[in-house]
Amino acid sequence: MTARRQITDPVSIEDIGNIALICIDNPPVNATGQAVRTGLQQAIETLNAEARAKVIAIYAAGRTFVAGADIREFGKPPAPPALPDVFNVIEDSRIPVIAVMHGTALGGGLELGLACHARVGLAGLKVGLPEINLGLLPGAGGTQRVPRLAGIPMALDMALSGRQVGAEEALAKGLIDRLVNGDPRDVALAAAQDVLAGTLPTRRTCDLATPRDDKALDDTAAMLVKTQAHMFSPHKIVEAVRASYLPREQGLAIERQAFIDSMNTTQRSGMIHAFFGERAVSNIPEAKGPVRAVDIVGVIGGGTMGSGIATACLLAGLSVRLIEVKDDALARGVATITKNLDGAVSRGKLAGDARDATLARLHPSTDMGTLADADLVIEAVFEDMAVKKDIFGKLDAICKPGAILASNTSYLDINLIADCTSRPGDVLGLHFFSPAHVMRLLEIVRGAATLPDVLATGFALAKRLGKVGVLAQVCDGFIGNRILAHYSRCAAYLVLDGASPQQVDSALESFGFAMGPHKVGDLAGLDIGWMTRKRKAADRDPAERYAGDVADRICEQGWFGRKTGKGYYLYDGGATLPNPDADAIITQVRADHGITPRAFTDQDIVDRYMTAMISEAARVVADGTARRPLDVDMVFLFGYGFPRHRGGPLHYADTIGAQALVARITAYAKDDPQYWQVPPILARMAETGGTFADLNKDA
Ligand code: T1G
Repeated sequence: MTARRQITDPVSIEDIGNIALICIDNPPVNATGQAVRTGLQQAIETLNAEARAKVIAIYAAGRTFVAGADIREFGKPPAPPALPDVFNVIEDSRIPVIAVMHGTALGGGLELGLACHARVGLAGLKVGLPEINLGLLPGAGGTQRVPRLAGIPMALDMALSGRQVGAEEALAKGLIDRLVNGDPRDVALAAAQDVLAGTLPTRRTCDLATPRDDKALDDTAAMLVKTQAHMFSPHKIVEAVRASYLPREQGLAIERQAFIDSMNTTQRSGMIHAFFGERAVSNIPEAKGPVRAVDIVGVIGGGTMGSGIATACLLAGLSVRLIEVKDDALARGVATITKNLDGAVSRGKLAGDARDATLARLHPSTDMGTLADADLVIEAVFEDMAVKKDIFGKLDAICKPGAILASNTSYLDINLIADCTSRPGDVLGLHFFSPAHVMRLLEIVRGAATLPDVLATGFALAKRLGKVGVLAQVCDGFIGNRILAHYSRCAAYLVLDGASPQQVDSALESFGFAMGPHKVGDLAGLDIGWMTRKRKAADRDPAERYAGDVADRICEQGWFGRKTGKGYYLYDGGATLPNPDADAIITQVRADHGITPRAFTDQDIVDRYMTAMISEAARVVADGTARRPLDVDMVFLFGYGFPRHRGGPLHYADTIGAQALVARITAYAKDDPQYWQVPPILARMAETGGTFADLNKDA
């Protein structure tokens, strides 16, 4: 005889004799929102007050056990009961409480399990403490209970990496007590019966003592000072885990304070903006609706981009027809793809025994005719409009009706390419970022004629490739490269006016970029920018202060960066050293322009560089090239190495404020009014007190 009692909307009790099953049903991921917290606490208190049930089992409905606290509540006034308090009520229950976990028990979800007196995992379970990915640390006992069950090294590993731990490892480490197959409710009932039968032992986690390991704590703390100096929560994690030596209440108090401190940082705000932005950026009407089936993809060009794109498609299970004009180029492309797949195996992105079958889906050819059965073709040859027009003309004749024709061009006009075909509605831009099988950004460029189902297919392909698809309208450079072209000039002006390339790079790396712009240029090849400047020379605004002199003269020496061993830096074996010859060129260019170099502080460099980036990003939103500010933010987080904890250029802009930004531009404009102009959208924000975050809501 069972009776179900609804405690709160997402939490119910099912009474089965002297067993009580608590079910959490809060789609989509059973996050512990206030109704879940309240329901759990009331359910436990009610059952203890009734003193009828002899065992309680908590499980969840839907595709996963609790996947964490409700991230949407963060940044808002706290709503009681607080999660740690609810979990203490569970841990202090006189009636034994067990958790049955399936899917992804993450953050507060794992912490819920840890507060119970035993844990049963279902096959396929993954557990983790991913709070660090949100700029936080576990805030509901994770730093106190994992060390007690699995030791300090495991607790530090999980909380600092945020990685998902598989069920078998969780069992081996003592995070779960059993691993079984079955339906969550059935397993909960059976496990409860085992508790009553004495075959599933229960105990309070807080009654266990953390095995001492000061060396792990001290070594980790020292490592973080070197590697994560600019981050906040990693250091707090070590502090909180160290407190797990203390009795529960004292340790929880230290964890709580650390959690509140991390909640109040802009890093938390930036990283949660990144979390939701990654999902919202492709959650747009253009990405919905009917799509075309894509199983066979043609890739034209086996160079760096083409082989990367082909690798990404193969890893996603697609069949790939790789086209090159000559056998030797084709062989090189195949070799690169093979190397990429072997790299994916070594990185754990591809199972070793799947490598050969994956490679078998690659069909290289020098005959474009083999594209006749392709569902979608991606052209990835060098950036020359005449070549692309010729290729698309041929594709139009070869490819079947309904095949989608895409260009990987990073700035050329998709409309001009589409006009070379009889099917402009089937044409769009799919702009990948190098290395294309690693970088997650995919700019999906809509041509004037691109059909809705073609665009939606572009987004479906992005999802299938595990990429973040961002809609871009046609303009020179679309979203990312157009903004890059603008702020790259700022970096060049800083060097012309007195800063060294090394100072610019180190200032921006301290800000959080993985690499400064001069190191990035040396890595990508200075010749790429050189070709772009030559392409644009005829269209250059005479009022514009030319920014390319230094880079041009470096390239004229044949110094293209890492691939030639010399650029802004010298690449001698493993070392990266300043290039004195490049510094001599800088001195000479300054003299030629009559520039007296002046000193810049690192903050000056960051302020100018970021203000330039924000200005052009604002224009890109204002003219509709990007749909919303968050679209620009996701482009820079997933394609340009922008520091995730700052959320992206326009999320970061809101931390400065429109008025301050306008004041900076106005001041800088005294030196160069052509380059430093206040975007009207920013001027309006300064007047109204508006923010870029407001525009994310409205669009
Ligand atoms: N809170 C609120 N919404 C969430 C959420 C969460 N924790 N997790 C996911 N969603 C939403 C998501 O925005 C999307 O919404 C939908 O669920 C499906 O997500 C106290 C403080 C669980 C592996 O960091 O990693 O606990 O777009 O598209 O690919 O110590 O979601 O449909 O409207 O990602 O199958 C810790 C974050 C929180 C886990 C599922 N937990 N989530 O992936 O689906 S902090 C996390 C994920 C915490 C405690 C601390 C993934 C997933 P929409 P999805 P998925």
